[in-house]
This record gives sequence, structure tokens and C-alpha cells, in this order.
Amino acid sequence: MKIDDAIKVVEPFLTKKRFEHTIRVKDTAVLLAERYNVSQSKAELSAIFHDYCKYRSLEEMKRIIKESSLPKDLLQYHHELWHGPVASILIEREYGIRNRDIQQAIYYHTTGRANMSNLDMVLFLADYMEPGRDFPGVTQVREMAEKDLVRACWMASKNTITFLMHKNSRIYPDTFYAYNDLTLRINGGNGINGD
Ligand code: DGI
Ligand code: FE
Ligand code: FE
Repeated sequence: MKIDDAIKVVEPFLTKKRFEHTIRVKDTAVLLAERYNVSQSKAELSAIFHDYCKYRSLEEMKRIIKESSLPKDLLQYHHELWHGPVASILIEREYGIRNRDIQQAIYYHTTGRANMSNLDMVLFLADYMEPGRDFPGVTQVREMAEKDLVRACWMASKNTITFLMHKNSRIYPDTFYAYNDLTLRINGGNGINGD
């Protein structure tokens, strides 16, 4: 699908604010893709669709998780975690976007996962650090994103887990798997405590 068509498809499903966020994620993802040798068209298309299902009803998302191959344990966790996996399925069903790399990046954009591809990291990071974001620590992540994709993702993942723990939220396993794997990738397992 052409990028202009994708933008037209997605806009009616989003609020104005969310649509503007989506465009900023796309622009940020394009910059990161250039810097880290990732396909620009894949980065663009995954960014445009990443929050496509953000405002689907909980009933619809629940139904799709139940009747598809998506992991059922998602239903035991916060519904905020559902929109990525559900979008990865619906873009194929509704628009024939059947591309593993794109679908995977969208699937994991909220949690991350172990073994993230560069495209996965570009979307994960673009969503975290687009210019409209104002999280504590986001400036340092933006600076790191200019030189080290893995380390910037690691910082974003760590900040998100810290934020969730402060809220006493339950944390989905993939969120931890992402953090653990990125930690291993940045220090080869030689953390402060040698773990
Ligand atoms: O859709 P966006 O708002 O652009 O951003 P997102 O999809 O990255 O994240 C939505 C929310 O999900 C964000 O507040 C952080 C939260 N989140 C990420 N990992 C987990 C999580 N929430 C819970 N409860 N558990 C997680 O593992
Ligand atoms: Fe999202
Ligand atoms: Fe987003």
C-alpha cells in the first residue's frame, strides 16, 4: 500500500491527537531508518498502522484475540497491550498487508520482545521518543538514538518498566524479555553485578 493511501485509511480510526502522534512516529521512524539501515518504506508503513486498533472496542479486540492465533495470556493483562497484536492481524485481513517484518514491528511496538530486529527497534523507539513525548528521561533517549539504536531502546525499555512498577502495574513477559535481551546486547551479560 502506498503511504498516502495508508494515511487516508488510518485517519478516520484515530482521534486528532492520536493521528498527529502517528504522523510524528512516522517522521521519527523514517529518520531512524535512514540512520540504522532499515527499509524506509517498511518503517513508514509500520509507523502509520502501529496504533490503528488503539480505539477498537474491548469486545472486538477480545474476540479477535480469542479466535486468532494470538496468545490468550494477553487477555490476563491490561487491554493497553492488545492494540498492537490485534493490528498486526487486522491489517492483513482488512488491507492485505501481509509482511512479516511489518506485522512483527506493529505487534511488538508496545512491549518489545527478545531478539528485536532493527525495524522492531526503530518503531519501538520512534513511538517512545517522537517530538510530542514528554516522558522523564526522553531527552537522553533522543540523544542516545543518534548514535546507538540498541542502547537507546534499552533506555526506553528500562524507563517504561520503571514507570510501570511505580504504578504497581503488572508487566507482560515480553516487556521483560525485551529488557533482558537488550541488556545482554549492550553489555554482553557483564552487568554491574556480573549478570
Ligand atoms: O499506543 P501508545 O500510547 O502510542 O504507546 P504504547 O503502545 O507504547 O503503550 C501504551 C501503554 O502501554 C504505555 O502507557 C505503556 C504501557 N505498557 C507497555 N508495556 C506494558 C504496559 N502496560 C502494562 N500494564 N504492562 C506492560 O508490560
Ligand atoms: Fe501503541
Ligand atoms: Fe503510538
